Order: sequence, then structure tokens, then C-alpha cells
Amino acid sequence: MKKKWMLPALLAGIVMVLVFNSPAAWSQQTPQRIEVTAKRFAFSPSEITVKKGLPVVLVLKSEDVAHGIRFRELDVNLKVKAGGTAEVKFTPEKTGDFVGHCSVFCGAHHGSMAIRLHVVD
Ligand SMILES: [Cu+2]
Repeated sequence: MKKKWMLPALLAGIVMVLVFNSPAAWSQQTPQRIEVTAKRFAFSPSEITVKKGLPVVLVLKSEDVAHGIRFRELDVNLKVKAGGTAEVKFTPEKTGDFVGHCSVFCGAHHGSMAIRLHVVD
């Protein structure tokens, strides 16, 4: 009786391996991980590029005081405590260039702290 299920089970196993090994499936499941460091009064790197439709994990590390990154148009606002690390996951659904600003007041030149995000096809 049990032998009857061997072949279907084996075929299902092979299909699973093929599906999860294909580059398309892999890229959809693996978020782009982008690390950004914030330090009075700049982000490093100051420009990042991501792909439209692929999930992004944005990691923000502070090297001094509390900071944040807000991309108003993408509804993303990530805040980090002094010396800490924080992350947010989002999927950019439109291409274009977006400017993110520091969302936590961090001192005299807080207003000039910006990062550029390019979303490409
Ligand atoms: Cu700030």
C-alpha cells in the first residue's frame, strides 16, 4: 500500500527543489538588505538603489545620537536610538528618486540630513 505514494511524493519533492532553486523564486524571497549609518549630520551612504517590487530591509545604525529616516512618499519612517540599530521592511511599488530626511531632531544641521533613494525597474 505504501509504495503507491512513493512516486507522487518523489515527484513533489523534485518540483519543490526546482521551484525553490529557480532564481526568480529566490529573488522574491530574499529581501534586499541595505545598511545605512547615521551620524551628525549625514547618512552613509548618502544614495541607495533598490529594485521596484522587491522587498527591502533597510537597516539604520546610529553612531552618535538618535536619528531617523523618513521617506514621506513611500510611507516609511524608521527611527533609531542613540548608538542603536533599527530596521524596517518595505516594498517600493513605484520607480523614481525619493529623498529621505532625518525624522528625529538631532542638532543644528538636522534639517540638511538627507538620503537619496533610487527605485529602478
Ligand atoms: Cu536629525
